[in-house]
Amino acid sequence: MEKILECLSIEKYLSIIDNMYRLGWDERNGGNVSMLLLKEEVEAYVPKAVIREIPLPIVADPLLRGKTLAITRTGGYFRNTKAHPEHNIGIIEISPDGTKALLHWGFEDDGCFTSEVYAHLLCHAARLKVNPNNRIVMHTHPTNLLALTHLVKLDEKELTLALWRTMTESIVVFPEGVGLLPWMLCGTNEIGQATAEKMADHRVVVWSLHGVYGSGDTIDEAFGLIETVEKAAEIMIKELGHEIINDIDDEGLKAIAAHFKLTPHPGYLK
Ligand code: 2HA
Ligand code: ZN
Repeated sequence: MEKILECLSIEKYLSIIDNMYRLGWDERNGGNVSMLLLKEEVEAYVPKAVIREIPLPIVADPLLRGKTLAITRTGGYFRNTKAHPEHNIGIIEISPDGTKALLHWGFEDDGCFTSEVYAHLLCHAARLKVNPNNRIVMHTHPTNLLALTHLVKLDEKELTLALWRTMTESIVVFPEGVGLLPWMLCGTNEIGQATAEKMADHRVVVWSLHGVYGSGDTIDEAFGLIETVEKAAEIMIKELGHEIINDIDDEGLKAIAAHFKLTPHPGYLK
């Protein structure tokens, strides 16, 4: 086996991507995931040689220069990623001037990183500014959350409160709430900028009528965050058209936050 595939966090990265496909979130070539590698992982597992250089569409933030990431391929299918990682992911190092990706492994047959690379680079930088341990940026199309954005008013506070009220775990897992963007064209610098702005104070940002971006220190954490938002959205979908008889009110939400010593998004609870 190739050395890079023995790296535990790469193994985990591939199995989470596989799991996302099996959940039905990443149809065809939907979704993209990037993960910063730790210095010791780079030293132990990443081949030293640069296979080729790929220009980046934006100049990467100084925080990312010299860093190495695993990132999914444009046009690649999550369904095939675990079985053929050398084709579907690349291990890239950001050049010292931030203008190029130096490919160390993967992207066989002239592949390139995801078309959402703007959002990935900008979100990594935004999260690193508030949390130096953040390693993951994950984009996917969870079915219920996506459906919900067709059915509710696109208001960040209202959506967060509704998701919090569905189950006790919601406010525990995302006390800062969810960021929410209106429908925007994907793959552009604009949506990348807007997502990164939200990422300054949210780890999860919903893209209306498209999907979601999540982040976290580990791939389990980023996936778990999106999974929890998706579960809450599923409960909301199941409730639609029914009379709600019981719900978690503001007092309940405040009690959960106090018990778990969490700070809910300021101004959301009365
Ligand atoms: O990578 O999900 O938003 C395919 C997509 C684009
Ligand atoms: Zn997408």
